[in-house]
Amino acid sequence: MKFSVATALAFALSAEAHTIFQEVSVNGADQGSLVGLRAPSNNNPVYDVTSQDIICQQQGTTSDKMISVAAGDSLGAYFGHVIGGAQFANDPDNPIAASHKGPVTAWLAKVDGSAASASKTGLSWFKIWEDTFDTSTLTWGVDNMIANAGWVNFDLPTCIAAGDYLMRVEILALHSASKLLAAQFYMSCAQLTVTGSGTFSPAQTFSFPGAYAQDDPSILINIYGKTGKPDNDGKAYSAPGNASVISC
Ligand SMILES: [Cu+2]
Repeated sequence: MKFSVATALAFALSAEAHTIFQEVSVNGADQGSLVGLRAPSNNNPVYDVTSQDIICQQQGTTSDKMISVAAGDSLGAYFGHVIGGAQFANDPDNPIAASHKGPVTAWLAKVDGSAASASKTGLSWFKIWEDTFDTSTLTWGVDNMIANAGWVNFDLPTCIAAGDYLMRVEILALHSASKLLAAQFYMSCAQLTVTGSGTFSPAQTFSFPGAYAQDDPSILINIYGKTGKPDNDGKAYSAPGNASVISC
């Protein structure tokens, strides 16, 4: 087989067609690049769900800022191909390669002390939002994120109690997930200070690592249906971990 430079380059580029959660907005106000975030220093995914990196991705940049948000506010999480978004003009893989179908989920965990300095380990996580797969339109959460130029938007539930939290927003890309250890996880953690009079206390919480099993049928999965399209064969899909979105 002739392996041209162009082919090699295409492989090299597609291998890097990843994404980074790098910016938060509150009620539409952009908080700034990497402000209040623990983000990776490159756009490589995490593959091993038992790794400490499944919490907030590999440690890269840190911030001494916290993002102040009131329960009920609308939040946005911005993903881009590289820090700043596009890697070059008309970058087709910004905010992420369109092949990277999968669910987007958002999780919170209360921390002791300041969210800017608290440890990410040993926390009790609960899910506050998700966009998985719509069987009527065959649309994945990632499709909606791309259509919205890298932003995913959701409300901080009104019942969330005041205090400091880490917020973990995760993209799970399933394009190669029919092989073990090939599903790609992308996340960062935002450092939130929540205000308000909420009193929510989660009945069930999850650990990272721990919430996911590598062979979970939502992680080890072939999403390509009979026609070869990434449509999960029209079947319902639920995000891994059996965590329901909390209700207030
Ligand atoms: Cu990728």
